[in-house]
Amino acid sequence: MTAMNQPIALELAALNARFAIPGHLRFMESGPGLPMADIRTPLATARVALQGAQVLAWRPDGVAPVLWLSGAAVFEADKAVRGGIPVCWPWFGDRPGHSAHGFVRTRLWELRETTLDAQGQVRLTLGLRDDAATRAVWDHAFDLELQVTVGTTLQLTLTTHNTGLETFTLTEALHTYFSVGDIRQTTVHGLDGTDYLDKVQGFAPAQQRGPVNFTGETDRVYRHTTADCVIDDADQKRHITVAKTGSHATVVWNPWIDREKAMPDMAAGGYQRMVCVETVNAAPDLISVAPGAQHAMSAVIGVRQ
Ligand code: TA6
Repeated sequence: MTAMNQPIALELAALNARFAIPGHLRFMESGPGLPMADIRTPLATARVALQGAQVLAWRPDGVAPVLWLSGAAVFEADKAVRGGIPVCWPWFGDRPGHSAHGFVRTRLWELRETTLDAQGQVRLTLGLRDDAATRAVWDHAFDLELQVTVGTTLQLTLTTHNTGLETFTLTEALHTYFSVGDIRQTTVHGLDGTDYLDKVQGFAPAQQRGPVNFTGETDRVYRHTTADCVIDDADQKRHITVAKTGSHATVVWNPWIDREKAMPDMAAGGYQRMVCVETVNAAPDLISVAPGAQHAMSAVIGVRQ
């Protein structure tokens, strides 16, 4: 358990005393007052911020960074970080009168467990429960848990438990930013023939033909798809794979030049080195969770060179 009002040095000392794994995992600051797990194993390195339970970096041994983090990302309390894997929950996208993509990406999560398994993978379990602040924006009782497993693959499982007495509905995303050598030489495979809503065209319905390629702003919600995707990062001569369960939509996003300019936490030209391929449950296809029930969504990311 962490507490925002504790001086960061004490908080890091407490985290290290309880959760560090000597030679594999220790805690440091990602920004002023913000604790982060720094993971170094023979298999991979990774960083996971407790604010937002956000994976900020993952790099299997011998491979260039797989996740993209903006050169102008802001590391401050209550601010979303541009890059890595923001967790969007209990809504994905805009909601009038509320912050986009829900509220958990700017909350401080509690660390529940860290483990090192026989294969040398490090696993972190982070959690968040409802409180007065969450009730004020979303009046439901919940326990949300994210398991992050760091190894030659990166595995994330986001589990929603309904701890209340009424069914609730939600949408959600593991809003993953991938690092690519050149967006113009990047294609995303696995969505051929899939219907999508094109946000750039006011959510007009359309259908994918062949792989997704990038020649301008791209913001699409691919519906009714459980398919794995493969990002062909041709410039870096590698393929990034994204397999998933518990997710019926995939979002593909690149802001391109004009939208990038409107985002202060994107450095000029950053759009050329990133693509989001997101593991999602999106409107209008809501997830319903009954009292006492749970729903899990997972992504497994790998790299082939
Ligand atoms: O997933 C794509 C998207 O919803 C885009 O429409 C775009 O706005 C992006 O996410 C980033 O959202 P954010 O709230 O992090 O600026």
